[in-house]
Amino acid sequence: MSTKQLTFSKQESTLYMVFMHVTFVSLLIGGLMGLLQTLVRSGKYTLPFNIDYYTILTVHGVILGLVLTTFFIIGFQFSLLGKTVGISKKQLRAAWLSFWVMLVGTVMAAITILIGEASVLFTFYAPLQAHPAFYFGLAFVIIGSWIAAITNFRQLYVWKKANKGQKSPLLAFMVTINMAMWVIASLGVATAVLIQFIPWSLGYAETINVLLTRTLFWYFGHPLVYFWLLPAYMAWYAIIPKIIGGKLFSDSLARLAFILLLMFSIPVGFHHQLTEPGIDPTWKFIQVVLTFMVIIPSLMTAFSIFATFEITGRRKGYRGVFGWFRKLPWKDVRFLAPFIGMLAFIPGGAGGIINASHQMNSLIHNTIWVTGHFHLTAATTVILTFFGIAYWLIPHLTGRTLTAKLNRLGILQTIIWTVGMTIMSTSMHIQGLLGGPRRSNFSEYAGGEQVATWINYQLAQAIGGSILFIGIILMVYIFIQLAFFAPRGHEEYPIAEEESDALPTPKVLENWYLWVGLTIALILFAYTIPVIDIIKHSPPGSVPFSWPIGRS
Ligand code: HAS
Ligand code: CU
Repeated sequence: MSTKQLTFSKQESTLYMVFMHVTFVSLLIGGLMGLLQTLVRSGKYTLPFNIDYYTILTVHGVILGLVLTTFFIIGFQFSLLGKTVGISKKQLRAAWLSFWVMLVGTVMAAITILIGEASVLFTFYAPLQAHPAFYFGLAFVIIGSWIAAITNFRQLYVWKKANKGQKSPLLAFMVTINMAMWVIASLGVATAVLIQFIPWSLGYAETINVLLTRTLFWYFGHPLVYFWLLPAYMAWYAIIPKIIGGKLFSDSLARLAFILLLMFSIPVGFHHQLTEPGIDPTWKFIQVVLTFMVIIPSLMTAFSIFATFEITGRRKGYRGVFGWFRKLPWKDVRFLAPFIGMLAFIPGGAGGIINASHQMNSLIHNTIWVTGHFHLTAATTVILTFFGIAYWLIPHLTGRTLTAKLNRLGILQTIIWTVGMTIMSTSMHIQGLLGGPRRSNFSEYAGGEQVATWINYQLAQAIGGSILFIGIILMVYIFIQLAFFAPRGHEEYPIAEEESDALPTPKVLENWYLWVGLTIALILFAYTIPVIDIIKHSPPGSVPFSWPIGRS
């Protein structure tokens, strides 16, 4: 990989920082809602002012799952491209446009949720219906993200033209994969929003084809979770090695893993719909098999990161089977936070494999086990890695430094997060196995025998949630320090270099036509027939295929 790092202009740093501001404001709001939920579910508190439990739940899911992630990722990815391939004046303007369009959409959706007009949860499943402004807001967020994607593609394209014959920088390649996946996937949710939800919420159609909306949502929803994961993988592959004083394990392997993630992330949405009638079991089976394929690049990632740790340690001269392990930079929060994220992904990934196994899915589906699963994967693995990135990215952008004191606070933050999430997520997993449903507040029905068994786990979740909220306050405090008050200086933007004797990366790995083409072929294979079936059996009068004829 080319090791030349570009420096950010003042305008660039400002752009990347605005994305970070939205991220940390979201963390505070979304985190507070999480705390409220766990308190309500503990049965010990009720919400003031008649606020609806599902409004709070929607704010929590949308703000943390959709807003925080998207803003952090797009901002971080812009910075990665800025460092590796650069950004022109025109591209910078396009990037600002993407920011504003996304922000307008976010504010529209947020307001409709907050006034109680869109308590439809982060999956906005029909037949729950929101105010049209919610769906328009979502459409803006998606369009804004597409502007960002096109800008990113253009950034790499311009660089390639100027550097004929050279392989693209690894991180630029990875960003392009993630954005390609995002664009292909979000076409599904955009279709549902534009041709189903908007006409339906405006009253142009009586009913809506629920199964089709869910299918279009999950066509997007699984790649959505990989859209969160891939930036964490970028850091694991290409940034952590530098922080621990090592080199890139293998440029080719990292690229191959990302290509496999692109190909197999999309044709797998049915693993969220295994219990749904109306989808032929054969196609469910096929998509389960494809889901097991997408596990492979994650196992490759686990292997190569472990290898990087060991190789680096041994090079530094540490002997014995585990000697190298003790010498990892445990006191450096830029390493510790993402490392705990990796550890959490071992049970998190195992849980995913359980979920994907058709028969076992029927045990855990729609139980709070699933909530436990994604608090390990998204809220621990991904978020701790994002925090780990923030510790150097924010001061790099603001021209400040991560002081020893802030580093210590960061370590404390990581420990608080780990303890809080362990308590919360473990109790969710167990309660799920005992049949505790997800997304429901039944503390008001106390008295039933089963509710009595669950309530202890819900108390544990409230304890975990309270600990996590302390972690959030601390993280926001650290962010404010790094953004405005830490001493001025230069903080490194750590990008790992390739081994000097690394084998050349095969050119075929950069054949975009091939990989995007295969991705589309796999999607068509996995979805065409079942979607035709679903449309053929559309309920009468439902959007999109029989309106406005079906209008009363
Ligand atoms: Fe999932 C539901 C299957 C990964 C998020 N998932 C969800 C939902 C979310 C979510 C948000 O098949 C709920 C959606 C909703 O609201 O309904 N998931 C999987 C599978 C994987 C997986 C097979 N999920 C994720 C990731 C997420 C995420 C990542 C967010 C970021 N998930 C499911 C299924 C459902 C589901 C079903 C539906 C359940 C239902 O019925 O509703 C796989 O990608 C997992 C592969 C991962 C691994 C782990 C590799 C380990 C690594 C770490 C190595 C550590 C090192 C450190 C190197 C195989 C890379 C070690 C060092 C030492 C020294 C020890
Ligand atoms: Cu999934």
